[in-house]
Amino acid sequence: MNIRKPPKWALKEALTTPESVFANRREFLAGMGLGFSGLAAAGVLLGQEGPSTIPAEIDPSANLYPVPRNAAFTLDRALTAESVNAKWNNFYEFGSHKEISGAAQALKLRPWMVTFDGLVEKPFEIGIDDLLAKMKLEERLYRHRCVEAWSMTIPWSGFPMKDLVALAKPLSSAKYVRMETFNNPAVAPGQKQTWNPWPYVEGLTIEEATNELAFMATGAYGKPMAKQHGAPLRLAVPWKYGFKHIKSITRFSFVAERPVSFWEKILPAEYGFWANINPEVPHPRWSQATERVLGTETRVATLPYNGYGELVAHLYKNIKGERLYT
Ligand SMILES: Nc1nc2c(c(=O)[nH]1)N[C@H]1C(S)=C(S)[C@@H](COP(=O)(O)O)O[C@H]1N2
Ligand SMILES: [Mo]
Repeated sequence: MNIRKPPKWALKEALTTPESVFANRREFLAGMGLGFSGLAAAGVLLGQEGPSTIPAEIDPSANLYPVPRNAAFTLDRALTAESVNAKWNNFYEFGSHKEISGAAQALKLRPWMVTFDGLVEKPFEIGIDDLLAKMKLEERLYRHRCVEAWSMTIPWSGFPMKDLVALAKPLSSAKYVRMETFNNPAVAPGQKQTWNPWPYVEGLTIEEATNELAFMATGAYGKPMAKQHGAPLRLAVPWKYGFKHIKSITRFSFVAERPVSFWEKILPAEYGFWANINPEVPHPRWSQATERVLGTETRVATLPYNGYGELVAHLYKNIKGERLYT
């Protein structure tokens, strides 16, 4: 048994628990009759003992990794240990707490079809391994900043999102990419909570999606990505708060209207479409000035656009009268 005293920041973080506050309250009100709390507890136990990565024998993409590192993306801090990142996750499909890594192992990664539809030359579906075969994979060291004011650094493997947009061949009438996570309550107990607007949805403008920094992550730490990080295909847009980084994507729809994301539907006053990182714009319930760096027990100043302003600030120069930072 591993019983430890919660560190000082734990209490503070429990108070800010932004994305969970609403869902937890409803979970509580819904009572225990659903059996969900039992499943969540099992997830917690597995999370401490269970595997953190996919065994190579069941993942046909394992031999693609490791991939060459793109030296253009450097970090101002150490990489977060894999063992830390793999055990502290947000993935509401598997529970509204951070210890979902055990429960997430129930996710089946093959077959995994990805649909491209909406305003494209010709809609199509493609299996993840055929998609991987079309893309030039590289490694990028990225920071990640959750709206809850914790952060990590991670070596993602994957490919630029602009290559995925090129494959989709959107029409000029497409202004946004709408992305969707799988929807399967049989493997993801969180999706039995019908009050949440499943599946998880996120969106970017085409300009954002084709910016150099927008990355489709398919692996991490030189291996296929662990399920809890959103295997087999997950978005990494490090200048935006973590909830934009949609996991386990099954659909890309090219659309003319701005999509409404999962969190925007639940709490529109707190989670908007743009969600660009800005230490000077507090969340309605807490400051965004600093962040707790996972695995270090330290707090550091949060940077505008999470330190990536040079690459992305120009995208927002001409947008007036919108909440760009929450
Ligand atoms: N489908 C889906 N994607 C998701 C989430 C989720 O609950 N479901 N949580 C988001 C949030 S709030 C964060 S901070 C990151 C966490 O990624 P990590 O667990 O790999 O650190 O995933 C994002 N993507
Ligand atoms: Mo988050």
